[in-house]
Amino acid sequence: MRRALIAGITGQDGAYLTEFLLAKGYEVHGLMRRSSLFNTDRLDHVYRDPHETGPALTLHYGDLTDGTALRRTIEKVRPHEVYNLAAQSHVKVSFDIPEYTADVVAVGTLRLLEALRDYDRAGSVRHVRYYQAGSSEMFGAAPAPQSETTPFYPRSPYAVSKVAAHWYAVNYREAYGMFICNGILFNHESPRRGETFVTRKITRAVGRISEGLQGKLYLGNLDARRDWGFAGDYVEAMWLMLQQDAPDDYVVATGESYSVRDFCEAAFAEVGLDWRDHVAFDQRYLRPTEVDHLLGDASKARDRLGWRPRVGFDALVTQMVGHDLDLARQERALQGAGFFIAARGAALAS
Ligand code: NAP
Ligand code: G4F
Repeated sequence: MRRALIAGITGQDGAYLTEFLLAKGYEVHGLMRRSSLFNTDRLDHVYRDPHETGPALTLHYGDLTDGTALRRTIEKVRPHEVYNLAAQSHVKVSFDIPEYTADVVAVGTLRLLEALRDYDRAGSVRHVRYYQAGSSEMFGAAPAPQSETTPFYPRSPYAVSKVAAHWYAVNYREAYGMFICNGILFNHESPRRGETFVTRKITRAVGRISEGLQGKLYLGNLDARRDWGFAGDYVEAMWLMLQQDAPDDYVVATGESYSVRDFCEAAFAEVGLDWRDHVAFDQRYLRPTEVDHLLGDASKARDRLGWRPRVGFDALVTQMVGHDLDLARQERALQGAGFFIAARGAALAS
């Protein structure tokens, strides 16, 4: 049985990748941070109590800031594949906590690579395959469309840290012959997306506004354009990269871009509302340096991996709004039954 270790298993992509690998018969191990509240919401539907059934999914406490725990977990799990999805992944927040972001995203990647290098060297037949979660944010201000040959021009502490992680990964591949792939993934979304990323912030608001639970939706720059795909499609590309004969780097994208304004228009239209009546501007959502236009050229992934996105922009918006409308209806039913529901994270500027 193949064993995979996923760092960042509790995140959006971690949950989709876990489902994908379990369906392929993998034994999946995940690294998760200790939290004072449960943080496994996205995984609870696939987790089985090990006392009741054999564990196909096992969770281990760990953190990319703790190299010792990383080494220990790798020794214990003895993975065939490692997926590094762990990150402080919010671009705006990275301007507020740049040192922490660099410690997790850049140095954390280095810690994991170092742990793997020692593990790989220790045995003759180990050769673990490693996936590094790179980002289209690394292209930043580089003109669209962007491909594997586009020079990086990062525009945030997050993006600078991802560029460092990317080059650590390339260097370890070249220096030590390790099987390492960098996926350069453009934005990918889903009903499991964190609620402070713009698509989910919009679809949550659409549900709540249409159910009378929220007044306005406050946003920053509506002109930014992104190449938005579906997260469930993108985890397949990660896996495909690790199944090739040789390691390489790939852009993963849909090849279409839309503005934040376009997303608002489409999402509010799903419930028969005009976005202009409900969206207001708040400058605290602006970033000190913005990334204006990301549009990916994923020809290499298409030609070499046979990968193609299945879910397009309209279907993605429909899926996310449908999910968040259901959530808002549940919220309203609870309110009707006398429960108080607080707006979450309302004070946070992200
Ligand atoms: P996400 O939902 O924010 O998940 C990030 C994961 O990393 C969570 O499991 C989080 O744990 C974990 N994490 C954060 N800090 C950590 C630390 N110090 N040690 C260990 N784990 C830590 O992100 P995502 O959307 O799934 O993205 C997955 C990866 O792809 C990230 O590296 C992201 O930067 C990158 N990426 C994402 C996109 C996108 O559009 N989604 C595009 C390109 C690249 P908690 O649950 O405890 O917070
Ligand atoms: O949804 P966002 O926060 O995503 P962003 O910055 O593109 O980053 C995401 O995608 C990257 C891949 O390109 C990942 F690497 C990264 O981890 C993350 O998953 O913002 C998208 C756009 C930005 O231009 C932002 O300025 O939406 C604009 N925006 C406008 N109003 C807003 C808001 N973004 C957020 N989060 N909140 C707003 O109120």
